Amino acid sequence: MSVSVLRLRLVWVLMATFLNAALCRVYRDKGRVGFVTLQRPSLDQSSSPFSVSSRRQRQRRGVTAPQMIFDQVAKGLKTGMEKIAGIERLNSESIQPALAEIKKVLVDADCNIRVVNALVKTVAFKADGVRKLKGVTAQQQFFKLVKDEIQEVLGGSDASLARRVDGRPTVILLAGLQGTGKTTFASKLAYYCAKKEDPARKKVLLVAADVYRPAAIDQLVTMGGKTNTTVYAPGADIDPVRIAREAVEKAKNEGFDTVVVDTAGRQAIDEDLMDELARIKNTVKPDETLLVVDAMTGQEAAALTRQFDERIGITGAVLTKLDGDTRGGAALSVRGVSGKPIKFAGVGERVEDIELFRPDRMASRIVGMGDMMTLVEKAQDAFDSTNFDQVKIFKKVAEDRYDFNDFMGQIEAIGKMGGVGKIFEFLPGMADKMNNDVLRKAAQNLKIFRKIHAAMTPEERKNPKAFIRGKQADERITRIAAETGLTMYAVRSFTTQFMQIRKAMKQQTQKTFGSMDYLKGKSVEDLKKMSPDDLKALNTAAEAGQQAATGQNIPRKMRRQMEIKGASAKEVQRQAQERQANMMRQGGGGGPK
Ligand SMILES: Nc1nc2c(ncn2[C@@H]2O[C@H](COP(=O)(O)OP(=O)(O)OP(=O)(O)O)[C@@H](O)[C@H]2O)c(=O)[nH]1
Ligand SMILES: [Mg+2]
Repeated sequence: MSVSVLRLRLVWVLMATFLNAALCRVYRDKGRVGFVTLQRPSLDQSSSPFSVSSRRQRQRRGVTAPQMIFDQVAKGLKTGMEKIAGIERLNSESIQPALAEIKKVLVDADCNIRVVNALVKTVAFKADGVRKLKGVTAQQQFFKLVKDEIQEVLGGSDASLARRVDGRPTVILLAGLQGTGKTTFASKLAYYCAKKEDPARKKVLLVAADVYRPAAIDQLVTMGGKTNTTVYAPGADIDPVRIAREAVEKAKNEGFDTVVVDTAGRQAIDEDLMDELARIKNTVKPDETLLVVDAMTGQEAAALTRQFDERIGITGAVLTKLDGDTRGGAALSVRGVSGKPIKFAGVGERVEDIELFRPDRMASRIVGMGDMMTLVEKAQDAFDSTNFDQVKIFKKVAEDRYDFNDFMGQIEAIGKMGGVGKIFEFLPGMADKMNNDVLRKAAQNLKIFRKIHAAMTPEERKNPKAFIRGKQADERITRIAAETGLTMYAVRSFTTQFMQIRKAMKQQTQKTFGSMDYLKGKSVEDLKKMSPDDLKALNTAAEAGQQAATGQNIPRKMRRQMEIKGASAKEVQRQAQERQANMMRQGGGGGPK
């Protein structure tokens, strides 16, 4: 068995165990709600606008994954960080090379220079005198400082959307230049309110107040239709101010709780546009006036936000096209230049490509810490739509009943999250370790596993031990090899690998729940009814996930195999430690706080 095959196997073990940890975290963070949502029946993928699309589908549409945007920045920051590796006590002089690198990378990302200077100055001030403490290097502390400052620049904490509580509808007015994505965002917001937000916002009225571009009204009507949202579009020959006023009246009379007004864009800021917006604003007195800006315009977006704010007064910005080829300058400058928070991010052309803008997560992405929470959410979405019952899985793992069907279900969920590569992008410190070769092979393996799974009888799928040893096991393997066209070796190594995964998952589930008896003693129904207090028992989930990522969970059997193939147990141990150290060097490895 070659080293790459071993690494490949490790990938699967890590994947399965990490997924387990991620789901533990979903439970811990969401409490009972997590269970309830996870039980929800699956949505019809073909007709639902909410379906989770695969990475390939996104790529076909020319959309790249949003978390790739800051790769350059993350790389540059890492280079900067390396310049202070090993220094035990930081002073203004010793951090200069690192600061210079950070400054360069942010300026290259088209971040506003004033914002960059302020950030670098604050980091320099706070880092001066930082020294190595027990268990934490000065470099790690520096890293944290940089991450915190970037988070501060991005807005500190999450900005929420205003909501009226007096029974009248909350009015959200959208403004922005031509083509920035206002109409798209209006329908995304309707989707977001209906699907993600609290029930008080469920009834949304979209308002077509762009009467200048001939197709604008149709566009909103079509997009609104995709989310079953009512669109108020009285026509192109009516004054937009009147449309907006009547829409709010209609919303009051008919019990809509949120009104989203889409307005016309212009090529540049002109007085007509500003006047019309000001008149709409004065008439409907919106609770939120959001400026929709295109992230691809870099720090220009920040200047624009300030100009709009000075002229009409806005409550926040929406950054669209964050999935595109942006270097991050807009995200990093808008708040610093305009003082206005970024409230949402647009990450694709579909209605569901909307995210709440979260400074802490964005900062984690920028410094390359990986973004556990996003993965956790994606995991939840994927599991929602596969109707995959993780509670059952925990119990089955505890009772040694985890079988090929369960594994297949998880594999499918991984696919829905964007595949192996996507998961590794999110894992702290793992992204650069996974080269294309390994990922390609992992994808190949997935195909092979599907074939093997298809060739198994229903009983075999439920009974992995049937493949362990003995004449019957050999017969099964021979039959499956013949049916799939694979070699017997390939079939056997998959079944062996599966047992390793099962074992690793068991160890991890044990860590998560403290005791396996807890799981064994309860029915699936009882487990689903666990209170948030019961869920406190899951607090070790994150650590379990981290250990899986650092390879501490390498099953003994696999270690033995590695030994046979030349790497001593000591060497395996050393590699695991190195991985751990690397992760710490790259930012604590703990995901977001
Ligand atoms: N990749 C990507 N494309 C987006 C996003 N938001 C909008 N778009 C695309 O940008 C283009 C313009 O979007 P619209 O919503 O029509 O923009 P608008 O601001 O309403 O345009 P006007 O009404 O003409 O001013 C469309 O092709 C959208 O599909 C996004 O977040 N990501
Ligand atoms: Mg429009």
